[in-house]
Amino acid sequence: MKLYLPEDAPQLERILAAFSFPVPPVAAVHYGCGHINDTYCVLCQPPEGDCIRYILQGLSTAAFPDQAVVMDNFEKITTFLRQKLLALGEDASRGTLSLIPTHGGNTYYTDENGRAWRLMPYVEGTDCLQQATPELFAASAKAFGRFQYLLCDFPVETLRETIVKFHDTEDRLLKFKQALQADSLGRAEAVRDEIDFVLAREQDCSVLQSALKAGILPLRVTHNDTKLNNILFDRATGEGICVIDLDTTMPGLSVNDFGDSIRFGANHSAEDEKDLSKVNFDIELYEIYAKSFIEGAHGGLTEAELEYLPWGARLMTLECGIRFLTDYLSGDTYFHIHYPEQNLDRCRTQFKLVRDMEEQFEQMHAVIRAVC
Ligand code: ADP
Ligand code: GN1
Ligand code: MG
Repeated sequence: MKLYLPEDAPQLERILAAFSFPVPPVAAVHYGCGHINDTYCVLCQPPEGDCIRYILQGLSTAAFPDQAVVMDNFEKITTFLRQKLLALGEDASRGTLSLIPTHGGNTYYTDENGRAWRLMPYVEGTDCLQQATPELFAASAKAFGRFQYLLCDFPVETLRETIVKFHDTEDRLLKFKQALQADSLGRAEAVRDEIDFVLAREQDCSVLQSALKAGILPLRVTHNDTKLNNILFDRATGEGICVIDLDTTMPGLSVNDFGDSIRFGANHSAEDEKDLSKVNFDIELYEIYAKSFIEGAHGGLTEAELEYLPWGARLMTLECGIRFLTDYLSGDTYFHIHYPEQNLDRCRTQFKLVRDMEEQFEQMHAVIRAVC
């Protein structure tokens, strides 16, 4: 049967041929809304019965300089989670991701450019969402809190950093300043307001790093990319059953996992909304998320971590805005974009949310005290 491929990805034929399928695939299509990897849904049609779906991903070489490290972490984490879920009597085939090996028995295929490609079963009966109802937002909080809880006894020394200094906001500020200095596309002049916004918050960038260095906040195994669309929800129950996008799961701060979810989900607008009057931090959604995240973590958060949760939200939002602006100044080489100014639009929504959080910071602290 003919294999249908996207016009821009003829190389998939060779990549697919490296993996074992029950019957040869009939099609692969672009899939999902991730900003980093190239994701495809692959379809196999057995002579009888339903179509079988797979997710094929080519890892971003811009984001992940050492692809083997990412895949090694991925395998260790999913193996650990599978064993934990089985011990708890849960369905590990839907509760965590898994890898389908190549003909040669490897967990991924490396192409001629050194890029790693992995194949995973599609977790059926699930939805991946860009925006959620309050109930589903709470379900995502419980799932991310629980993810951290499930990994609390993972042997952290066996994990390597896939992106060095990933959530080191001080380092993100430094890289922003370097991009600004280089101004390789001459874009800086037109975004003076955004640049000044960052420079006025230099000191904030050190708050979490200082607390970590002082031993106030513990280093844990964290996900580090806890967007709503990195959870698969069971379509029947609405439960957040599978945490995906494990490429940045490595030692980190629990408050950042909390914060990144708030950044993305505690508002009612898209990350690249152009009309900033629609971009507003919603403290009720923040409260809903906080309650369920703390519950999902099974009492595993320290007093200090609870106290720093509002800073996690504020700094993950600021840091993400800084990263979008840095990428805009550098010519959009890191985040996938679908139109020229998209990284700038993304940066502006983040800074609007930071402003809102700054204005409501006292209430954000009060909410945490009330839900604990
Ligand atoms: P990125 O790092 O680019 O965000 P993700 O790993 O998050 O890549 O995958 C992109 C999208 O693909 C997800 O948002 C989700 O919609 C979908 N996806 C990834 N893995 C699976 C899976 N095993 N089953 C179903 N959907 C998946
Ligand atoms: C990227 O991979 P994805 O789309 O889930 C990025 C996150 C950012 C996010 C902003 C590895 O997440 O750090 O917060 O975009 N992931 C990586 O939407 O850089
Ligand atoms: Mg993702």
